[in-house]
Amino acid sequence: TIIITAFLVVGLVFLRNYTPYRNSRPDVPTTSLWLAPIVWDGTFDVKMIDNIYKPKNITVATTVFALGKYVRFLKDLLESAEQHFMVGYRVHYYVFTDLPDKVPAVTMGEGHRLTVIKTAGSNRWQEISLRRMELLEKLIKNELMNKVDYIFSLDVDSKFYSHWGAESLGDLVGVLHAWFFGSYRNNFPYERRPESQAYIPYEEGDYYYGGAVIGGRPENVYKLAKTCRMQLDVDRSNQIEAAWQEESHLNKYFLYNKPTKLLSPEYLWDDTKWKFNHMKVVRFSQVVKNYAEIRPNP
Ligand code: UD2
Repeated sequence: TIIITAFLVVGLVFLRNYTPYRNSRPDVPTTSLWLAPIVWDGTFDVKMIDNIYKPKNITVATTVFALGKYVRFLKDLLESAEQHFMVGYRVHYYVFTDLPDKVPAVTMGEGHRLTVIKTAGSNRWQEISLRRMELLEKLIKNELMNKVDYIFSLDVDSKFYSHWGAESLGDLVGVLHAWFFGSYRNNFPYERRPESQAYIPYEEGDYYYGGAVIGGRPENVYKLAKTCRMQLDVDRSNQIEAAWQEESHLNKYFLYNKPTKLLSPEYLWDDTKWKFNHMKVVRFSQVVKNYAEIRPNP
């Protein structure tokens, strides 16, 4: 009996460790209820992914908004991106700013380049955050459609800490907000006032998505940005501003237009947050900032 048990144990350990089809992350959900993958460390093989995407010769446009004092975050964001973000792929950064002279000179890797787009500033941070949808919509329509393969829109007050590659690409990509991952949906900070276009009733909703990362194919990100911009316009004419500005509208959009790929909180962490065991790696994270000092208004 002892010998048979020993054989069984060794066999099970072997199967668990060596079959390529084992579930490598039983500690976290790796698909959504509509079968979109949720990307966690251990669920993909970088080499295999690169073998698929590298021959496609793709270009990834990446938009960053840095208005007012937020220009100070550009250096760390861009320098860390050059170390970790889509290395080996063509990347075209588009930096929207009211202070083009303050955009730092960062050495770009092969196939990476940066375009600065002069943008009007604002004395309300909410306005800046909200206007991103409109500017993204225009940029895609006027420049990116049919020219680039994928788009990411990223918050500037952030930094890359580890590999972020082609495993993140998809038709429509959202990121699970670090602070609300695993929470019951009635605790999500969705907009709860029916008067707003971003309204999501209690007992509805799948996840709470962070507004700091939006991704996908140009036509899909265009549709998202346009829809959110139109709903923001309606809210504005009704003199209502959603609880978390464009993030609330994004959450409404994703409820009815499900993302085809979800990035785990590895792709949008928060430097101030204590790490759970399931967080094997932090790839991209919000840096600590003093809101009172950095924002143009309270
Ligand atoms: C959350 C979201 C953010 C956005 C915001 C809306 C996450 C992690 N963050 O962040 O994406 O949805 O809520 O309320 O999901 N900006 C400037 N200059 C300014 C103010 C803002 O350039 O003076 C830009 C900048 O790109 C910044 C972004 O707007 O990263 C969002 O502003 P925030 O970082 O102050 O918003 P926050 O931290 O509340």
